[in-house]
Amino acid sequence: MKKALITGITGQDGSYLAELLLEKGYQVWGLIRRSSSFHTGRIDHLYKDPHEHPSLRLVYGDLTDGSNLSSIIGEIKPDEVYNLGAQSHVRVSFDMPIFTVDTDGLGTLRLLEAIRSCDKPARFYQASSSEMYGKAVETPQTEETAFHPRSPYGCAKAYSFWQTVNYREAYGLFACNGILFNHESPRRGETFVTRKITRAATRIKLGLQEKLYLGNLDAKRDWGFAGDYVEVMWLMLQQDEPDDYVIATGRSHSVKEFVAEVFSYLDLNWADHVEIDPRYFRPSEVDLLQGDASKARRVLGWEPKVGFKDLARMMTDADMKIARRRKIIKEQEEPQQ
Ligand code: NAP
Ligand code: F7E
Repeated sequence: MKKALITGITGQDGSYLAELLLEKGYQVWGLIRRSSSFHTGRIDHLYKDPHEHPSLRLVYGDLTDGSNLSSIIGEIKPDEVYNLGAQSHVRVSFDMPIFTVDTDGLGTLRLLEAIRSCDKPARFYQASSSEMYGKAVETPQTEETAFHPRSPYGCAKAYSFWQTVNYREAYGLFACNGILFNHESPRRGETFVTRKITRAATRIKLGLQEKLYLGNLDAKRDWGFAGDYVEVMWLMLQQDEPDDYVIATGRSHSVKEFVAEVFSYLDLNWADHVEIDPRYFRPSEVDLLQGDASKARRVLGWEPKVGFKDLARMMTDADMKIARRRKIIKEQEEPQQ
């Protein structure tokens, strides 16, 4: 039985990847952080029933703690390591640059060192990001496009990208970068723009809130579905040779288009509800990202299955269920008229 270690297993991608690897018969180890409250909501369905998923094990650790990573890797001796753990919010990285770089930059190096010093080095997947292109020098972006990161997050990811390449070239590690463009799902964190929109729009529809406050509506992103994207992480580690791949849909839409799509699906006029709050602007913005995933298509045989409209609707439907439950609870709590 193959063993995989996932950092960031409690996050959006970590939960989808854990599901995929368990389905494929892996023993899955997930690194989780100690915090005052347990927040394993995205993987509860996987580990709550030990009979259904006896192969899922969780272990405490943190990407800022190198000695802990070394002992975990040394004890588990995984065949594959997926480094998805990160402070992944670009806006927050301006508020917490040192923590972001420690986790997203040095954290990768700590993990690579732990793998390198293991007698049986694991294959390694690094969650690289389209944010490395930042103020993009060309569109669409490919594996050859130069990086120009525009945030502490983007800089940290560029550092990790190159460390991953260097460990491959210097030590012969089977190490791959997936340069993933934005990918979303009903499990997306609530402060990322797509989920913020679907959550607010459904609550507005049910009368649970009135307004949605957003920042820059003109930014354009290449949005795909997280479920499609975790498949390609696994594919990269099954090849004969390690390499780096852009993963994207090839189509870009503005934040405004996403808002319009969701509100019109709910028969709402977005202009009646959306207001601009400068607090959500970034000190430096990434205006347009659009990826060219031809290499992944050609070499890995990968294709995204879910498009923009279906993604927006899938997320809206999921948030509508949550909003309906919230409304019932609210009505039960309120005194009868
Ligand atoms: P996410 O939902 O924010 O999940 C991040 C995960 O990292 C969580 O499990 C979090 O744990 C964990 N984490 C944070 N700080 C850590 C630390 N110091 N030590 C160990 N774990 C830590 O992110 P995601 O959307 O799933 O993204 C997965 C990875 O892909 C990230 O590296 C992200 O930067 C990268 N990426 C994402 C996208 C995208 O569009 N989603 C695109 C390109 C690249 P807690 O639950 O304890 O907070
Ligand atoms: O912002 C604009 C914002 O925070 C998208 C992460 O997964 O993808 C993600 O980073 C755009 C930006 O994602 C609001 O200014 C407007 O232009 O959803 P986001 P992101 O910054 O693109 C990359 C690939 C990653 O690697 C990251 O980990 O939307 N925007 N108004 C807003 N953004 C937010 N969050 N909130 C707003 O109110």
